Amino acid sequence: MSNPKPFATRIDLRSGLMSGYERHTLRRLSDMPGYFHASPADEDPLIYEYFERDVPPEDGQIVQNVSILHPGAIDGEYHMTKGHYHANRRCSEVYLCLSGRGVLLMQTRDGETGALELERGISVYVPPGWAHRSVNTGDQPLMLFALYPADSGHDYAAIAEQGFWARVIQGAEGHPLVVPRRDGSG
Ligand code: S6P
Ligand code: ZN
Repeated sequence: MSNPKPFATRIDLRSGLMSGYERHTLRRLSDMPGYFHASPADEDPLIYEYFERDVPPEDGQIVQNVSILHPGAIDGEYHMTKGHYHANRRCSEVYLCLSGRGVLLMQTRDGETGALELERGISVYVPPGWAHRSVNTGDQPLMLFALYPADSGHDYAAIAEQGFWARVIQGAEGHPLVVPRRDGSG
């Protein structure tokens, strides 16, 4: 794929719909075995989806992504993305929350941890080396715009095996709780 000419993209700030996307990825509960602490066998909700503009996967190119996390919870655990490290450890990412409410969970391989709240207008810088998972803690879709280097790559295996340092669950009166894991379970 050659260097593209400059191009514009329209993003509907209410629906999250991105014009001209080349990739649309859907993640249902059945696509995420072992990620939630429970997986009811009788339902398979759409947890999240994301749209991307395609550029060459090369140093210097940037991917534009819109992720939509649908509201809901699996046995009290809010809908969330799989989460990943960037395979290229030099690659960072910027998230901008377009609408909804949520939390961005982060961690490093050295055991540093972070959790930052997401709401309309908040941007989060994810430095190189930090895994990231977004969680929808609201009752509306959580819409996120993200920019990341096209040569980032995605390392899902480490998270699939080890999980994140915390789970985000529905607390009393519907308030989200970020609960650190102590039992070593994913
Ligand atoms: C890509 C960026 C996001 C996620 C998307 C889905 O580096 O962090 O666009 O791909 O939010 O999450 P995941 O963990 O399934 O890739
Ligand atoms: Zn990423």
